[in-house]
Amino acid sequence: MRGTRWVLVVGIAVASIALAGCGGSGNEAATTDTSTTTETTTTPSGSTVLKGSVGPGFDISLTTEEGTPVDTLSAGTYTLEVDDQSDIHNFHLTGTGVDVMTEVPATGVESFDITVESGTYKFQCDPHASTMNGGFEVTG
Ligand SMILES: [Cu+2]
Repeated sequence: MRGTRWVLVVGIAVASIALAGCGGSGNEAATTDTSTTTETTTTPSGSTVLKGSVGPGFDISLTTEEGTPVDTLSAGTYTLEVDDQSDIHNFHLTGTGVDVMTEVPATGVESFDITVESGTYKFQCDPHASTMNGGFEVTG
């Protein structure tokens, strides 16, 4: 989404420069300006998606997009998509450099870009942390 917005902004900027140039001998200026727009191409962040889920019962889980439980991960950046299906539970992930959570009364899908490194990461529902919890190890 952010990428699209940048392209739009750049497009408008180029269009106004081109328009401004129309009055005089502006053709030269317009062509040189277009070449500088290539560097604004943005790549989407967070390639691999992890699915967090909590509720509607007393269940909490973290899986890959294919539904496999996450036990180990390689260090790197992931997009964590949490489906919080209950207003009495939340999903709270902690570990080195990461502390993200949904709100207990809130429901719905919330996304977080997370970067994990070597070590142990834990997730839990805060109100029921003793029974609703899990974790995974990050290597390398
Ligand atoms: Cu809970």
